[in-house]
Amino acid sequence: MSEQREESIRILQEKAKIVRKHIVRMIAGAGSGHIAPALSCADIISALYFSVLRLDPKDPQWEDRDRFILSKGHGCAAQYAVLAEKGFFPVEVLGTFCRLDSILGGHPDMLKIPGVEASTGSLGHGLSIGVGMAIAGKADRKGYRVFVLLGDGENDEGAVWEGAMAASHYRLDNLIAIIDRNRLQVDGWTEDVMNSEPLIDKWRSFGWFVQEINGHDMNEILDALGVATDPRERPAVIIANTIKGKGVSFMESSVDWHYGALTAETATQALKELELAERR
Ligand SMILES: Cc1ncc(C[n+]2csc(CCOP(=O)(O)OP(=O)(O)O)c2C)c(N)n1
Repeated sequence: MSEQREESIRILQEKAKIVRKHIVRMIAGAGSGHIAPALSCADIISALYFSVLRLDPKDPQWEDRDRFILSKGHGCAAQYAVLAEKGFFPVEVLGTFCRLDSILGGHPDMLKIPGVEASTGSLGHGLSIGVGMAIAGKADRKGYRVFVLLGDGENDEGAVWEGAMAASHYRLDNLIAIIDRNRLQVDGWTEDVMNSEPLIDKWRSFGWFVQEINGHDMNEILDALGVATDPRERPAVIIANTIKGKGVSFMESSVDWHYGALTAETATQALKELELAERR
């Protein structure tokens, strides 16, 4: 690996640690929230915003910008943290998370938050919204790419597969889906609630170019996003194997932390673990 690449990976890892700490503080401050789903996708979202997406925080509606849709909208604390760190709004606004007068609700609102492309939270819709944006990009002869992040439990929604079918029908090589494959959903393991395997074969049979990676390894995330954005006349999906609650030992792969309230002690413990990781 070149020195330059090593340095950019180190910077991204640092960003992801900052994002994780924001997530813990936001949810501790709000009293409760979807904490483990946000920690699960913190590395992927950091890599996207700090290395891949072509955006201008000073001009959130710039018409040539890449589009990012958080289809698993409940994981929004991760996106809010990254948007603030990118400069879409002041970092202090994160402290208002889930307050009545805040722009930052428990699910992303495109009418209130600069940089949010679609209001999500009702699972299953983000991919089809992305298909529409990708078709529009082709029709307008624009070079922007559309990225959609989905949960693996979200794959149980039939509308995901309607979007998947349309994307390959229209050869949307400007559309990239990423599945946060943490193998948990609200109340159990995805394979127990609704078996999604063989997931790779399913996406492939829908006409998608498929890659499988470790969704916490910055090098693999960057490589996969680079390959996914190569032109190939079909959409690309990255199945990113992740750990729900990643970074906080007592939340990792625990169904209890899908939605949770942090006490002063658990918040301190979580932040301590994240700070220790930072020094490593
Ligand atoms: C249409 C719809 N049904 C149910 C819910 C309630 N819900 C919120 S999160 C969630 C589980 C999502 O699991 P997964 O997609 O695996 O995401 P994870 O939290 O594991 O990242 C569900 C069912 C919802 N938001 N939308």
